Amino acid sequence: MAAEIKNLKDLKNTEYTLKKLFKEAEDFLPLLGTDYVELYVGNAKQSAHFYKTAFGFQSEAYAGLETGVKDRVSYVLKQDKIRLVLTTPLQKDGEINRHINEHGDGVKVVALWVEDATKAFEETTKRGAKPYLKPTKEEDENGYVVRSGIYTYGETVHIFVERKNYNGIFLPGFRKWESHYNPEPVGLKFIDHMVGNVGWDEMNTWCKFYGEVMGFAQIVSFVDDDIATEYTALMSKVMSNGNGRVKFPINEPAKGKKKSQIEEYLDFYNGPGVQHMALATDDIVATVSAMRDRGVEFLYVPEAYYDDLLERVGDIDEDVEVLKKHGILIDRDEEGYLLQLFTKTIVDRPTLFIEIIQRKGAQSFGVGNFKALFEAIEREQEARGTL
Ligand code: TYF
Ligand code: FE
Repeated sequence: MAAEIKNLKDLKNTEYTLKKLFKEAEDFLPLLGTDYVELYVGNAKQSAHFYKTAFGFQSEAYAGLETGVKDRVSYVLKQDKIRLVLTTPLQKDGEINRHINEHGDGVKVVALWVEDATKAFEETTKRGAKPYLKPTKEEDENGYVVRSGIYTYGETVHIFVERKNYNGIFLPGFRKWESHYNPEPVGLKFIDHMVGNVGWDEMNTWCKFYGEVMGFAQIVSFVDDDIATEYTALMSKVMSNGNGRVKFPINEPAKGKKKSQIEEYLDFYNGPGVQHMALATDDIVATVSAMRDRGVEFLYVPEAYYDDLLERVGDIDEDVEVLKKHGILIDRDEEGYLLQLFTKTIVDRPTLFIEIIQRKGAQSFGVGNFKALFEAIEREQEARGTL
């Protein structure tokens, strides 16, 4: 396993390769990637409009009254490999209403694409996963899919999707969503990582869950006391599956000088849940400027951040003035560098936000930006009176 990391420098100097970590382990849960992310929301029709307009998602599929579904409506949106599902109940009461009442709009499902959803269910439940959905075959004229699911932190679930015998649109029960409103994509390509916030002292429990129940390995640890209390008041470890396509950082709150941003999340979400989705682009300047033009609000970084940038990260391909104009953050590790930027929270409660990331070699998570990033988040907390 990766060595425990005591400070920023260790973290930056830590070399890891997934191959090394997984060399001897048999992968009992091979994952092909993230299949979809489903959010339970108060008004899917309007949310879908927002994700199309602001984030450049395309209309993909639809299920609702018109397709014979009586109790809910779901809009499926796509941009390159990223698939979002937005679901709203059509009746009072029920699980989805309760979920929205409890958490506000938020991520319910992080679905993982597998070859064999029955085996995925068996392998994980026999290692202690709590079942959410027994392997279920869904069929239409385009073939069939098998889905199964398990619980993870809070009320969040992982659904395993086996679609090798299906060539229809999204899933059986959905039909193509034809829309005359098709804003251009903004260049988002795939989900780089999905971050979970868990409760006090629960980080290790959930890392152990991903390790033992799902066969993931820890690739990064961010548990340094000074850093945790000085300006972040959180601890974080990153778990990855064997081929590195699925990466889940897990955060827990820490006691610090100020109230932890993770604690604020837990207060408003009423428990653990997904904190951010990191979406990859191969042209962050173009992506971020398109998103800004379409009304997305990003965290603000003071210009001073750029004063010693080149000393910190060395030579980069981009023009610093352009990065500064967009507030894009840069960090380097021994494998290369990365560029990233965070939206403000995208729902009414201060819970879920989006990260835009472009990797140029670096496989880390931007630890060199933590100070600037957390100060920016604290300014938002300050304005909300929750610091
Ligand atoms: O996913 C990550 O680790 C980075 C940094 O509350 C980060 O995006 C970590 C914790 C947090 C916000 C961002
Ligand atoms: Fe992130």
